[in-house]
Amino acid sequence: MTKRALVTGVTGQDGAYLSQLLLEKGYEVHGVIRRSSHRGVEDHRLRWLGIGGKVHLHDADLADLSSLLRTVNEVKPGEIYNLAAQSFVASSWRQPILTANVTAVGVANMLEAMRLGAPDARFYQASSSEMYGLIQEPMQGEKTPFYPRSPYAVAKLYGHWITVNYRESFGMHASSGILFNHESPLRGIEFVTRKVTHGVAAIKLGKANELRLGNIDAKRDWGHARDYVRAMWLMLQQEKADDYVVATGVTTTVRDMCRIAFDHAGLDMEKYLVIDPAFYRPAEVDVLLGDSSKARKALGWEPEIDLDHMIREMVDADLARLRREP
Ligand code: NDP
Ligand code: GDR
Repeated sequence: MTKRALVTGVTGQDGAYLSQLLLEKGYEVHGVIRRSSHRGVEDHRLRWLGIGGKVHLHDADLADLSSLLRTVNEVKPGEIYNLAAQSFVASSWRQPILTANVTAVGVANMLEAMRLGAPDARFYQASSSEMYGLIQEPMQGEKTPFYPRSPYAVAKLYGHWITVNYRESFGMHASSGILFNHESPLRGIEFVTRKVTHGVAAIKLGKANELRLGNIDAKRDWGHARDYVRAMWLMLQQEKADDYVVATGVTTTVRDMCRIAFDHAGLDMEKYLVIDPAFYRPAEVDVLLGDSSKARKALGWEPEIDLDHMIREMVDADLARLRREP
């Protein structure tokens, strides 16, 4: 029988790569979209991957339980991947209530829709390394205590624990993937890697003359979205639901990540990089470094693409995109 999956956040970076993976595996893929935020180009990321028109789209919103319930009843999915969120950390200080409504309570809405409409389905929650925040341990694993540092991270923490709670309270197959930063040419332009690769490409083509960044001493454990969506799928193929950290185990400063991009374009970073306090955050997560040994052992998951390759792929994609633009 054809497997049927429902993906929220299908118009985002991970939603696109996950849909591609599921289609390759023969799934019928359904996606939740907010028609209100798009004007006819809602599936541009799916098109970029060559799967435009192959995902069944349903109008719903994570903040609107009845729309989720209707969608679950219509689709009757065997697997639900909850990727939708207000996902930009910096915006969460400007829109803390919306972030809570979508990124926190939205998870409870999705779990309720599943409990009432498809209780035997398997559920994936997109949890985040941001939950560690002001960490006390050199490497963060499933047992590291959380200390969120932004309204986004606080909301994600609720989403994580409500997922654990539904698993323990109702015996639902609900897993939480604590994913560290992952990027790709489909990353939103507001996130630092894509801001850098797009900025470098624009400088290279004479369309910009500087790149303005905030705290370039912050360190992140960056992987590739294509690798990370594989881990999501693997979690839902396990007999028992559980929580897993997904990370590369390598941490790099924003400065060094930036240097890879400038070097790849043959540009001198020192000439173009400007530090702008406007991009500093009210509270920062200084360093993240994940211990994904549990996922590697239990799921057989390994990342295949390293930071160097990824940033170069992103610069090339941005150069190609900008060359096409008038
Ligand atoms: P994106 O920002 O690219 O995508 C977010 C998605 O959520 C978009 O499809 C967006 O739709 C949708 N969305 C936002 N608000 C709502 C709403 N109210 N109702 C329905 N859909 C909504 O995120 P990523 O793909 O990068 O990340 C996927 C998930 O994983 C997110 O939950 C994120 O917080 C989490 N995460 C991401 C990591 C990363 O490094 N990428 C690491 C750890 C966790 P629209 O197109 O309409 O805006
Ligand atoms: P993050 O990603 O907050 O880790 O959340 P982001 O790329 O926005 O920031 C990473 C680090 O870079 C520093 N930084 C800048 N960031 C941005 N966006 N713009 C700048 O100009 C800039 N200059 C320096 C930031 O201060 C930060 O330290 C991402 C999101 O995908 C979340 O949804 C996800 O949960 C986490 O990753 C894991």
